[in-house]
Amino acid sequence: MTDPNNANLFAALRAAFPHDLDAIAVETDDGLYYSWRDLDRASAMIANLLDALGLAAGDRIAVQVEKSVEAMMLYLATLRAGYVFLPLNTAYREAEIEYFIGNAEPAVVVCSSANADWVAPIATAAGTRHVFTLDDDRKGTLLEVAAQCSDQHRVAQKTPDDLAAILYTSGTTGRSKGAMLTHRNLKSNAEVLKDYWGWRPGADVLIHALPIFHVHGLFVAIHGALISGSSMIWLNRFDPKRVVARLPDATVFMGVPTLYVRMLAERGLTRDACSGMRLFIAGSAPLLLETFEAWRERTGHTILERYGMSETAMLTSNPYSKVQGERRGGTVGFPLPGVQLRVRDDAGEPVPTGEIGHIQVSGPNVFAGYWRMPEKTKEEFTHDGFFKTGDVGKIDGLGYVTIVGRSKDLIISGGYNVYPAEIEGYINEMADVAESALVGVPHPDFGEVGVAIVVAKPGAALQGEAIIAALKSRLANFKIPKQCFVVPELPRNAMGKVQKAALREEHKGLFD
Ligand code: MCA
Ligand code: AMP
Repeated sequence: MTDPNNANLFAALRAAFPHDLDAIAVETDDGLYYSWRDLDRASAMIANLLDALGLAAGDRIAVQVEKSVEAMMLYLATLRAGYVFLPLNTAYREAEIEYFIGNAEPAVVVCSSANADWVAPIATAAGTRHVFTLDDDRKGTLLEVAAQCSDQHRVAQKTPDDLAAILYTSGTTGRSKGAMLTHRNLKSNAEVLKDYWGWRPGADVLIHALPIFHVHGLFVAIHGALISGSSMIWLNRFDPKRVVARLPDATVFMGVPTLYVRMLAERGLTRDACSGMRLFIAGSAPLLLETFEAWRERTGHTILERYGMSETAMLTSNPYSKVQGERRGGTVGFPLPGVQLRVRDDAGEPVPTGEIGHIQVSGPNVFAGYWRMPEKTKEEFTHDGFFKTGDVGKIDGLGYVTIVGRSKDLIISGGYNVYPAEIEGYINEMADVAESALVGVPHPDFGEVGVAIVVAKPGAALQGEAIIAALKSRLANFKIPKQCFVVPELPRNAMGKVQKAALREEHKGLFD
């Protein structure tokens, strides 16, 4: 039934389904059960729906829907039918969606029925031929139409280089770039992680509590469970109490650091509750050493921290087994098998062991380039084919990689990326604003949050609260600065460049 010569990622996932298709594949925290047969049949029906639309190979399916098992089925169906999945954060507003849809020109847009009144016109204006709705209560036109389709579907034949997904990552300058990920990229990473993290076919149970529009929840978590035939306990929204309550039924958990911080605040998080757990994995943002230590102290488990990017999926991981070494807090472990990771100085020359420099990577997981941006793609690769991550770090004598900062101007807040250039652009467009700077400062819950420092035009009266209110109407909520200060001028160096380091230093204690 599944063709081993087919590079389609779905074929590899489907081949790992257990023999007993009636076994539970997904249990939702609110009491619904989906069997492996359900995943197979539903993905076949939605794949048949997509095929019936007469799409061309490579067509994009853009999806901005609330998290649900059906949304995951739509992802699987897109792979199965051989189209390109384009997930969009549910927090994005009109201006953001307009850009993504305009840039990606998807043939199909799927949105929640609550947003259809503004998403559908944007899609139609961009030339999208098909708009469906999908809600988190198993309703919406997508499922209504799919219900009429056959539940038998032959997995589309794909080559390793065919695109499977496009993930938009915001740009440090200019607009967001769509990272093009191939079936090879995603499949190779899923297979490596299956071995590296010791997934136990049929025996593991993953608590899935992350959003499914980014690499962490969509690829690392879902692929990890499916490619090892493991089941999932599914939460549409992260709720620390519910996750802690379900730990005794599970073996694996994945989260961004904020999730661990919030779970630590739960009294129910005890050694007993975690006694059946095999693995806690953290990533997407730096895990503070104090969280790493507090977790070990409270649960007896050592969190495994790993590092990745939208452009590359997972790059490094702390060891799973003791034979490979200990899990070291503050490090992101070793390059995964097949990944080459090196540290270079500003001139592109190797740095001595333990010295800090720019992290560059290559491997089968490294993306195919930015969607319709060949020049930008070229700039981000070295002449010998390594991708410049924009992360700054070092490798010690044992091979552990530590990330010490970023050369890209980026704030990671609760696991979401906020690009200051984008927010500053919106602030600078406001009538009374002369200029602005957004800097990241430490935050006990989100790790880091954005603070805006704004200079008014001569004679203009500006209020920080009004700036924040104006941004709220235009941008995704996680991008909104948590504070905004109006000041007479921004600190500059001798070259006239705004000194963001000085601003960060000045405001670093704001949320202590
Ligand atoms: C919500 N808010 C935020 C964030 N989330 N502000 C800053 N950063 C955030 N991440 C805003 C809300 O809009 C609200 O604002 C206020 O903060 C409090 O919201 P709260 O109810 O506490 O938020 P929540 O709904 O509980 O969400 C917090 C969250 C969520 C569960 C931590 O942000 C989340 O799911 N983060 C995970 C992101 C993720 O999956 N990243 C993986 C990317 P107001 O009060 O004004 O409305 S993949 C990746 O990075 C790479 C490749 C990798 O290595 O994995
Ligand atoms: P994204 O653009 O969402 O793919 O975010 C990728 C960025 O997240 C990386 O370039 C890193 O800066 C950051 N990141 C991911 N995992 C970690 C980690 N474990 N520690 C520190 N930074 C991380």
